[in-house]
Amino acid sequence: MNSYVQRVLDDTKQKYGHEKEFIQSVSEVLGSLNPLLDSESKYEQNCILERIVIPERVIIFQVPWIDAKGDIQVNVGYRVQFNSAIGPYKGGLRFHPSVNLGILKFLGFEQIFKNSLTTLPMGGGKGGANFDPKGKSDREVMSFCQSFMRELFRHIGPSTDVPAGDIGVGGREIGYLFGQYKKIVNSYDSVLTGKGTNWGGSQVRPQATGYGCVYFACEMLKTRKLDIAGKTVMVSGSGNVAQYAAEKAMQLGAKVISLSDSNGSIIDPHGIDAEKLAFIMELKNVRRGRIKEYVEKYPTATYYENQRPWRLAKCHIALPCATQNELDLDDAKVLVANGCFAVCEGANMPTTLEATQFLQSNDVLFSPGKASNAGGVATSGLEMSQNAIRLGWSSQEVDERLHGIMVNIHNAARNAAAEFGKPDDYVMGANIAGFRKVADAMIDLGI
Ligand code: NDP
Ligand code: 2IT
Repeated sequence: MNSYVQRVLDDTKQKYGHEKEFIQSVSEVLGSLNPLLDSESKYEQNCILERIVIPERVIIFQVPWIDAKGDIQVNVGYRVQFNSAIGPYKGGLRFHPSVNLGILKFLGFEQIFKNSLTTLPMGGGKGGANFDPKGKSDREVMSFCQSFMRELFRHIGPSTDVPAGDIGVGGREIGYLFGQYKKIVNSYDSVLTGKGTNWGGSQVRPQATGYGCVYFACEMLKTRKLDIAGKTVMVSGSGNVAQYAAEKAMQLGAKVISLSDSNGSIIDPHGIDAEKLAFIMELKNVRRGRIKEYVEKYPTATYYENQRPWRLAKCHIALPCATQNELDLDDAKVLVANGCFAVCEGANMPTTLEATQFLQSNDVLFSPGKASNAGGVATSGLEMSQNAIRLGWSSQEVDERLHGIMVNIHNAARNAAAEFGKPDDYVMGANIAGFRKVADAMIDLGI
């Protein structure tokens, strides 16, 4: 390993070893940069690695709110403003009981390179709270969101920091957050993305991450003269990203046989079709139910409590779209043994480092989330552009731009990897291509 990389990695591990997801993502990114740093001394001379692993600013705040019984509740809110070298901080908000500073630092760190890859002018950030929207009424979620924004508003702005959704934050939450922001600031700013289409949101933003992931998978397959049509696909998760990854894969002729949530997975050997997907969207987005209800409606499918999809059936292509570290080494071994030839991450860091290495060394096409799930934030960037010119583009126009961006990201990652002799290594390529632009901007902007 390059001695500069080793030194910064050791130092980061020593100081932040307790933030294990953050260390995992720093290890992956810095580990990929060895050949670049061997050939370029300017990054070490400017202490870029030491600087890029520390957020520019972290905001932590209390979020008190009143539940339906009239009792006082309190959660912890965060915004990690990681890097603004190439644009305002940009990245989602996650509401989930597991949220802590380490998880948001990992997500914010990934976001720096992802946003760079989109080619749009966006820095990296992430935020959220350890609030669990599950089982809460709409009014309780509103009360929480309003309290969260009563602190967050002073730290964000259309040219400062533009949050969006992530796990547990969808159109409902963005609406409550934006309503409160607008009331406090008295300005219809483009300060959040993922807004509703009749109040400033972009067409195709809900679909963008899932569709973009499948567009990316198709580009990877093309390099081996393969087509997604007729292939069997496993998807994990059943939220925003999973739903639209499944939809696009189906539209392109694949057979999607799985979905999951944090309680278990369903396998439908006949494949999920448009009618079944409409049932899932109503179940998850309107009734906010559990994926196991799928088998009550479609009894030929099977529900597996507390299991992830990967070992439950055979597939050609796996799209992990739920959460971090949901595909481990044992899962990867079963996928390879069952003939899986492509894993394209829809979630952020769903594959463990050991599983990634195993897949790559077994010639599986593997794309890291920072490349293949960048369609979501890219379309957020397009939402900001539309807001800035006070116009809205058609679905077709946004989808074409999204598709073009995913093709570009694929090519940028592949070309950067090829430059260092490993064209199929999308992890190395995405990290080098994403890093180079941000690091060069940091040098230009001075210390
Ligand atoms: P949603 O909240 O819409 O859905 C999340 C899904 O993942 C749900 O099915 C949820 O199940 C499941 N899940 C969440 N936590 C866990 C867990 N600990 N174990 C197992 N399953 C879990 O979120 P999104 O679809 O928006 O996000 C999914 C992934 O995609 C995340 O990694 C996110 O960071 C990433 N992402 C999202 C983007 C976006 O635009 N929304 C953009 C780029 C990446 P349950 O209902 O049981 O919690
Ligand atoms: O992880 C991600 O890229 C997101 N959750 C989307 C961020 C955004 O600003 O749209």
